[in-house]
Amino acid sequence: MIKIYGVLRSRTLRNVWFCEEAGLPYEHVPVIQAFRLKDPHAPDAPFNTRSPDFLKLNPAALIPVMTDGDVVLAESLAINLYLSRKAGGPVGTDDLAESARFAQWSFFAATEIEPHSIQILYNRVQLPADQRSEARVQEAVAALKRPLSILDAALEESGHPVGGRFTVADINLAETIRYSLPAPEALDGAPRVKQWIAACHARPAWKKIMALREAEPA
Ligand SMILES: N[C@@H](CCC(=O)N[C@@H](CS)C(=O)NCC(=O)O)C(=O)O
Repeated sequence: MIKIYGVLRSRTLRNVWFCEEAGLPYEHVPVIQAFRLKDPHAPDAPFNTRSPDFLKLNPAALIPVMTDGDVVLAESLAINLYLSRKAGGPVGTDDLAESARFAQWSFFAATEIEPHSIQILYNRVQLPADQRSEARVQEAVAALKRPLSILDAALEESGHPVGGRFTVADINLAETIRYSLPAPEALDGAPRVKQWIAACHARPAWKKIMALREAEPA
């Protein structure tokens, strides 16, 4: 049985979303980020990213982690690529060229999008108000213009980046672009991206995991 370690208020969401879309059976093992706890080493602390048993799975002390038998994997987007090969079917693939295209868009998400979109999330939502920087938001909005226009063009033909259907590439891209939504102006020059991400978030699997996320302890 596939096990996904993490909490849904984290990048773990990406892997749970994939499993739900693919219909892959999985067990979700809650592991909270250490920074959210007063004392992650306290004897009564919940299982967290600094717990010795978690560090054996990922010495980097980061969620998510996935295990599948002897396979232990960190890095949310890599986990989804593994799951996409395992699941096959419409959201995955067993075709070499298609799986390379999934990787291409996933690396694009990790390198061209997430470093900027996460600045929007930090500086519009997550940081305490007195630590937020509007200048960083504006830098990120500017830096996202080109990568988002590239994705916008790729969506023209079929509405999806790979294979003319909803796949792991949509999930890995949508999960990094989501962080930019607190600055809606970031998507102003990319109308197809705007439409596409709204469609991603209208999917039943997405609604299901958002409900599960809301039900998680804060
Ligand atoms: N590149 C990694 C990033 C993982 C990461 O930063 N995880 C955060 C939660 S989203 C975490 O575990 N933080 C715990 C900490 O910083 O102590 C991935 O995509 O999986």
